[in-house]
Amino acid sequence: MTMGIVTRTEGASVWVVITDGDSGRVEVPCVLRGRLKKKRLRVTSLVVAGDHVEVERLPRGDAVITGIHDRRSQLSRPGFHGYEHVIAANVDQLVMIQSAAQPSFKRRLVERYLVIAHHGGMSPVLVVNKCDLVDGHVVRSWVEPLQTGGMPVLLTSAVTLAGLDALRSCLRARISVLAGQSGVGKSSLIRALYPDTAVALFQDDVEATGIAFPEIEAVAPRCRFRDCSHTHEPGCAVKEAVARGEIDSDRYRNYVRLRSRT
Ligand SMILES: Nc1nc2c(ncn2[C@@H]2O[C@H](COP(=O)(O)OP(=O)(O)OP(=O)(O)O)[C@@H](O)[C@H]2O)c(=O)[nH]1
Ligand SMILES: [Mg+2]
Ligand SMILES: [Zn+2]
Repeated sequence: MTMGIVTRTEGASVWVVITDGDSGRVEVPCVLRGRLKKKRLRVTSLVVAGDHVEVERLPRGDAVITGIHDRRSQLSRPGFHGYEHVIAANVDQLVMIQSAAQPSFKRRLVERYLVIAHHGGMSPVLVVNKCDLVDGHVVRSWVEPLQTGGMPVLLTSAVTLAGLDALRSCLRARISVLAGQSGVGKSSLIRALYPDTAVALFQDDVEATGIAFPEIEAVAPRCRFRDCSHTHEPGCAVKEAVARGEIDSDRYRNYVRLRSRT
């Protein structure tokens, strides 16, 4: 039996990094042992990136997951029928990335992230990127009320590289999930921080609107068009759910407004 950490899942395969006596760290494809499938009933994703698992290696190179350890924290959002959709496990900190402009800073999104971090047992960190675009006094006036709870706030620019040393030390030796709306500069920050490293990015799954509006994201896959904006397209499952009163119309309006600003 070997201990490993799940790095990603692809359909029925689960990729696990294990430390192999001869070859150091290797990533092996695994399948779940059948009886484990009954263990976590109210989740849609039994194992996710970050899970600590026990594996038995098979002679042909792949492996079977024989045990899943309890999680010390998890990033999740509610899914269908009371199920919890888990995105990542054993995360130390949820690093919420916003930008000072383009897209504009949204305090209400920070508040939603705080709820998610608290719910999942993660420490919140706020990064305000693109600080080269807005006067420092202005940015500080936005974030000061948020710092009273003790949340670390870092002001950065992937263009001038301001604040990147502080961000690098905040990320060092901790498992972090970077979350933020499209265009705030997540990829640019990662490239500026770790220019020599190929970083596996799964943070785009954690779109801010998806976390903040789980009931809307849960319905969106049923829209006729994959890139549906939920405003004017035919066959839009979101608009139908709003019309039936299943999605609150104020929440729907906020959702559309937030998405249109990005
Ligand atoms: N002025 C300025 N522009 C930036 C900064 N960081 C990123 N940008 C620009 O903002 C745009 C979006 O940056 P990305 O890094 O692609 O944003 P992202 O968060 O990865 O976006 P998605 O991949 O769509 O989720 C790009 O044109 C970047 O060049 C910054 O600190 N200052
Ligand atoms: Mg990106
Ligand atoms: Zn739609």
